Amino acid sequence: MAYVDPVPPNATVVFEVEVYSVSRGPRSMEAFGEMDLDSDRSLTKDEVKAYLKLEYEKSGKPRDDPFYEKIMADIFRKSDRDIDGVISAKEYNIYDHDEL
Ligand SMILES: [Ca+2]
Ligand SMILES: [Ca+2]
Repeated sequence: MAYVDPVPPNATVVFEVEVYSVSRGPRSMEAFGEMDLDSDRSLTKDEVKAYLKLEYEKSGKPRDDPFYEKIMADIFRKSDRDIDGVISAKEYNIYDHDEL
């Protein structure tokens, strides 16, 4: 059992996929509630970034700020349909239900 688990170079990609699958999964609205710190039913960039940061710190792999910025920007590119800088509950939920 001498297997040492180095951080593979593609760990970032794996985690991003996890983040996305969480946002698409059945518990998505629960995750939305966790991210929505001020409970106004919309996610600001700060809220998403704070959530990412928390998740990475929880997993014991904190990253630097530009890293969170990049994932956060990616999430917004995919979720913020009307490009108003916030992800509404509706936009977020589009992953699960295609009703507008
Ligand atoms: Ca909010
Ligand atoms: Ca929006």
